[in-house]
Amino acid sequence: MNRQRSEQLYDEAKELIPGGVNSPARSWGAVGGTPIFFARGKGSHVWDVDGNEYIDYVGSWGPMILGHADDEVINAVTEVAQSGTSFGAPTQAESEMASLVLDAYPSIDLIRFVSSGTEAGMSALRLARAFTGRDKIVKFEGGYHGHADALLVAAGSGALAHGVPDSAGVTGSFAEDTLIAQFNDLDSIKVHLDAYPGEIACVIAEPVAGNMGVVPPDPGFLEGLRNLTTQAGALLIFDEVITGFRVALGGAQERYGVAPDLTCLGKIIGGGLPVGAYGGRADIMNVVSPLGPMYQAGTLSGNPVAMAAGITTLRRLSAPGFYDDLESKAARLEAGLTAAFAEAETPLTVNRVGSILTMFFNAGPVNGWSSVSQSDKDGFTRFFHRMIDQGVYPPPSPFEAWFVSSAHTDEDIDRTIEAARQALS
Ligand code: KE4
Repeated sequence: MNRQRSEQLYDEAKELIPGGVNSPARSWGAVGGTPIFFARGKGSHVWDVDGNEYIDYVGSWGPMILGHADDEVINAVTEVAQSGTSFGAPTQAESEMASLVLDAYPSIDLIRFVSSGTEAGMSALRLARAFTGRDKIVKFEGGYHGHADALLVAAGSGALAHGVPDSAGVTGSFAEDTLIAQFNDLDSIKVHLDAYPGEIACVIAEPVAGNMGVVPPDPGFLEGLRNLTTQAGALLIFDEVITGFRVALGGAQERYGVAPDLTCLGKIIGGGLPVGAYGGRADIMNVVSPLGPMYQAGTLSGNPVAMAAGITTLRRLSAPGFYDDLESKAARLEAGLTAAFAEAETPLTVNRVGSILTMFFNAGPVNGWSSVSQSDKDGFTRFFHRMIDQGVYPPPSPFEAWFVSSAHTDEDIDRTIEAARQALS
């Protein structure tokens, strides 16, 4: 497959942008080689600058649940942009979007829009500290909540893939207030809550881990988190930037029936444009400026063009059977990949929740960072490049999720399964 133009553009970009990318997750640092530069996308397919076509399972890391360049979303964005792209003042669209989110998330009484998942996580953390008057927070090893200093400790996603789970530049004072627990291990939470009574402001969790690869919560884990935090007077924050509107219309909190105190959202709610959000109980959100003393602001927060993309996207998700269709497509993909690896006698564990999945080169079970870290990264790398050469675009890291969209067809799924068979032969 000729990718010379990507190589040329990458060389140019590296002269201008650190590592030639505006996010390390795109750098292919975990798999080696030259990151593909894309020219366009439509539905479940993307085309690179050399004209090569791929079935896309990155979907911009989650936002493109309807597929690329969805006609309704593009029309809405185009139309709204004609009236101006940003005012730095309230618009009706922000309330429309807020209503759509609050209807789907009963745990959210009030919501604040920001421009990224990082801003959502950072703000929710500051709010938890402001509301409780406590300093310490608990996160999970391999959990990723954006690149705010306090959260770049034992972080997942690109931080993990590039070997910097504890980022340079994060000062000791930040790190010492960030306590680390193990996903699916309630005792690892209890230890901290018992050691620091009255000092822990919150536990922040991806209710389905996505940034160490997809790791579902064990039965009872989320309920246990809920009970332990309530008993300790700490807030429970669900970072649903990946799972929100993804694993169900109401996210993981709907799918598993556990209500957090605060929720972070992003990705899908922007429909491909920059939107993040945090929201939750009114008594907590009333602490947010201008109502209360916790400050958070943003020039482009609630941007009308981004709201148009988000509103159009969210409206489509409530169509009858939307999530059933996603579920059946992703289930077929999981079954096909599992069969392909069994035929090749290659150890594989596929963890899937709804339309997100990760293939671990690992006999399994994979239920937390310790088992994730046993996976065969070299095996994934070989598989990744062979899939790319066959026109299938998985995430360029073993610690990320594959995303299935409503635009993926049965033919896409069948072609992906056949490509996996070839990649393993
Ligand atoms: P952003 O700041 O990238 O919009 O969101 C940060 C974030 C917060 N919470 C969760 C659960 C997330 O997954 C993310 C971002 N996800 C990564 C990939 N897993 C984004 C890709 C990238 O960093 O380029």
